[in-house]
This record gives sequence, structure tokens and C-alpha cells, in this order.
Amino acid sequence: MTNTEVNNQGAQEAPARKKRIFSAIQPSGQMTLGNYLGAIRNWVEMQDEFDCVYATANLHAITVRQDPKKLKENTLNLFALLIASGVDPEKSIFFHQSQVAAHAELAWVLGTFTQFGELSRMTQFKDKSARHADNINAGLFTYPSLMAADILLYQADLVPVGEDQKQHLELTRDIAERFNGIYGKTFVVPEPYIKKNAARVRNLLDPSKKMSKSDQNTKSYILMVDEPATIMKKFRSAVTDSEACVRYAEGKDGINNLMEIYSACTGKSYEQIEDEFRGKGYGDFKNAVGEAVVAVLEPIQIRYKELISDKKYLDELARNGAASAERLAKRTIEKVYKKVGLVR
Ligand code: ATP
Ligand code: LTN
Repeated sequence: MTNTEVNNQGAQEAPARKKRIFSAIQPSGQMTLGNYLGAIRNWVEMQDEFDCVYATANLHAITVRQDPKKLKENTLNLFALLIASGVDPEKSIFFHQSQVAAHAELAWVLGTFTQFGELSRMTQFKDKSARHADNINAGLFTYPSLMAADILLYQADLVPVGEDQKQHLELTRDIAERFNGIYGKTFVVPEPYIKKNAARVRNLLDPSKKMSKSDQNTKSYILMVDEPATIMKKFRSAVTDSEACVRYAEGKDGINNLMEIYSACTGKSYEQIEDEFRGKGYGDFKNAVGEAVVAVLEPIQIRYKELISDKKYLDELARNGAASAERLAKRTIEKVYKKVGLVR
């Protein structure tokens, strides 16, 4: 019986269950300003409204070859950076995917409910197998079954997704419905949670592309841990146009991108920004954008440095998070094994 039903019958007033969110980020490199404004900041905001379960997706990261030492370091750094950004282990469950074995267990079972044809159509698989032609491994192919397991294990109602992960979420929904259809209601079928006006940050040197940590040119992106002086320098070399007028318009991708970043960091609207820089040159504008970004990132960097120097504390946070995750995951995996007829 749901809480609402209890309430309708006039029984004790129970608070309505908050919707559950699941999300994860791969520790596959250093986080950029794009990751922060497009994803991480939302993770922090969603904590007040939703019951959030967050993880570093280190099992997904090994679908491309990783140096073991580097992977561990990236995983810990990502964990610390997210906490420094405001992911709060008191409010949310936050852990490393590899700490809860049920992710791998459920992924195996769900893999048997995922068709070869479906996986073959995934654009991420096609892209990544073209980029890593020497290592098109089975894990890269079945990546979406593991992602479905991440989400379905926690009975998540909502999954915040960017454009690139929509197809994987759609497949997750299909797998959940297929399983529920055969065995009766087992999984919540998750909905995409698309945040209105979430920032989409573009590459500083080629604004036709998104800002991406895997870009060859370090000047094309701002890292969350870049020094303030580096951030200022990178913005000064950002591509603009020859009009010398700060306004949001078609064909002004470079300036549009800087306006989007400035707006995301200061809360100012495009009109306010146009007013502020009327009659001023791009040099002034770029400096202001750099300063606004430094103002957002500097406090995070300070907290990050403190956290990263206390590995024991970080380990303890992750272990506690994993223990809470495990309790939720256990219920689902036990139900699944029982329904499928697997001896536990
Ligand atoms: P890669 O360079 O390895 O493709 P990436 O930097 O593009 O990685 P992901 O690790 O794929 O980022 O994405 C992590 C999260 O950050 C996702 O939710 C994604 O939508 C978001 N994100 C990544 N880049 C941007 C961007 N430039 N603007 C807004 N959001 C972004
Ligand atoms: N595939 C995602 C990371 C990811 C994820 C998830 C996101 C792994 N498991 C579950 C949402 C829900 C990516 O590369 N951005």
C-alpha cells in the first residue's frame, strides 16, 4: 500500500515518499566546467527535492583500457570533487559502483534480457568502437545493461540525462518493461529527468563542439581544478568573432557560449549581460567571464584540496554510502534472483 492510500483512509499522516534519482559519472579523466554546469551542479540542487543515489561509475570506466593506479586516483579525485561541489553524504547516498557487487550481478541477469540488435544500435557503442578499434570488448558492447542495472537496482523514478545518454535510458526502460512483463512488477520504470535551461558548455576554441575533457587541446576546456590564472588565460584565448558586440545571436557561437557560461555563473539574463557590456570590447567581457568562473570554482577547489588530503575520511564516507546502497540493492537483487529461479 502506498503512502497516499494510507492517507486516504485517514490513517496516520505519513510524509509522501520523495521521488528517487539515480545518477553516476565515470571517473575517466578530470572534470570540466561543462561537467560542472551541465551535471554536477544539478546533482547538488536535486538533493533537496529528491531522494538521491549517486555513484562514481568505475565499472563503466574499464570498458576502455585504464591504468590501474590512475583509475583509482581518478575515482577518488572525482568522489572528493563532487563532495567539494556540494554532494552531501548526509543527504544523499554516494559511493563507488565497484563497492556494491549487486551492480555486476544484476547487469549479468539483465544482459540476458537485452538483445544483440538493441545493443548494436547504440550510438555510444558505435562511436567508442570507432575510437578504440583495437579494443572492442564485450563490456563496451554490454555497457547499457550495466547502466540499466545501476538504475533499476535502486528502483529510481528519475534519471537526469544529457542528450548523449537518452538512448541508454530508453533501453533501460525497455529492459524493465520486458522483465516486468514476464515476471510481474519487479522494477520501477524510470523516466528521464531533463532540467530546463541546464547549461550546455561549448569548446572554447571550436564552439561548434561541446566542451569535452577528452579533447586534445587543453585550451579548449576549463578544468574544475584549473588555477585561477590558467582560467583567465584560457578565456582570453577563447574564439569569438569580429563584430565586437556582446549580444546573443545566430552565427556568434563563441560569444553565445561565453554568455551562457557567464549567465550560468552569475544568474544574469542575456539582456542584463548585453546591457552590462554595451560599448565595451570583448577583452573586458572575457575578463568578466573568467572572474565569474573563478568565483564559482575557487571555493570548490579550496574544499577539494582539504578533502583530498584526508584519504581516510573519504574512504569512510564511501564505505558508509556503499553500506546504505547495499541495503537498497539487496532487496532488488533478491527479488530478481527469486523470480528468475536462481539459487542464492
Ligand atoms: P568525454 O570527453 O569522455 O566524452 P565528457 O566530458 O563529454 O566526457 P561525460 O563524462 O560523458 O563528459 O559526462 C558527464 C556528465 O557531464 C553528463 O551528464 C554530461 O551530460 C555532462 N556534460 C559533459 N560535457 C558537458 C558540456 N560541455 N556541457 C554540459 N554538460 C556536459
Ligand atoms: N553512462 C553515463 C554514466 C552512468 C550513468 C549511470 C548515468 C553510468 N551509470 C546510470 C545515469 C545513470 C555517462 O557516461 N555519462
